[in-house]
Amino acid sequence: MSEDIHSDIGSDPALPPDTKLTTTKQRWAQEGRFLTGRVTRPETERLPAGQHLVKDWPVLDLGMTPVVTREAFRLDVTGAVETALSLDWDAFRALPQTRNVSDIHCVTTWSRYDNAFEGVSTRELLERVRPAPHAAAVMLHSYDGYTTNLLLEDFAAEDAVIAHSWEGAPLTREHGGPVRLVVPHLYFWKSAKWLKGIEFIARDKAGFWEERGYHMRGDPWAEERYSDD
Ligand SMILES: Nc1nc2c(c(=O)[nH]1)N[C@H]1C(S)=C(S)[C@@H](COP(=O)(O)O)O[C@H]1N2
Ligand SMILES: [Mo]
Repeated sequence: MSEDIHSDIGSDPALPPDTKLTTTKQRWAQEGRFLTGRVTRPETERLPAGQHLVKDWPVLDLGMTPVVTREAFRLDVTGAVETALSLDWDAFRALPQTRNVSDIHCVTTWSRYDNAFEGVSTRELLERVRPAPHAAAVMLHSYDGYTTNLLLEDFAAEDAVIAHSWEGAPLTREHGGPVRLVVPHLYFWKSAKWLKGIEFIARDKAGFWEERGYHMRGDPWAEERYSDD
C-alpha cells in the first residue's frame, strides 16, 4: 500500500473536441511520419534529426486557450511527496527564481533556438516537496484538460523550469501563461502549458499524447517520436 497524500488536483477539466491538428497528429503517430532513423548527439549536433529551424514561435495545443487569471491561478503539487503544496500566484512568485536559455524541439519537426525562460526550477520545487522513495514519475495536469507524463529524473533535469516569463515578458496566454513547464531536453509536448497540477506517481503512466501513439519519454536525440506498438 502506498501512503500517498491524496491528490487534490481533482478531476481534469473536460478535453476540448478534436481539431484537424489533433486528428492529423494521431495519424502521423500511426504512420511513423518524420522518422529519419538517424541518431544525433547534442554534443556534436545542435539540431536533432528530422528537425528544421524556425525563427517565429508557433502555437500548438488542443485548440482551446483557457483563461487563467493570476487571481484564479493555483499550482497544486500532490501525490507521492512528503509535503504537498498548493501555491497561489504570490506564493509561486515568492519562490527563488531562475533564468534559463534553451532550445525548443517540437515533434511536428520545428525547432527554435535560444529561448530565455524565467521561473522556478523544478529542482527548487523538488527540494521543497521531497518526493517519496517510491515516486517514479510525474503527471502534469493543465487547465485545458491536457495531461503529460515525465519520469522523475526527466522532470528533475537541471534546466527544467516552471516558467512564467519568456524573453523578459510574462508568458502570453497562447504560450501557456500564466505558468507552463519547460523541459528542454525532451520534445515540447512534454512541456505542459497552463500548468495546474504536478502529481507524483509511483509508476509512469500515459498522458494525452502518449495515449494517442506518442512516445512515453520523447527524447529528440533518439527520435523518440512515437511509441513502438
Ligand atoms: N496544456 C497544454 N499544454 C501543451 C499542449 C496542449 O495542448 N495543452 N500542447 C503541447 C504541444 S504538442 C506543444 S508542441 C507545445 C507547444 O507550445 P507553444 O504553443 O508555446 O509553442 O505545448 C505542449 N503543451
Ligand atoms: Mo507538439
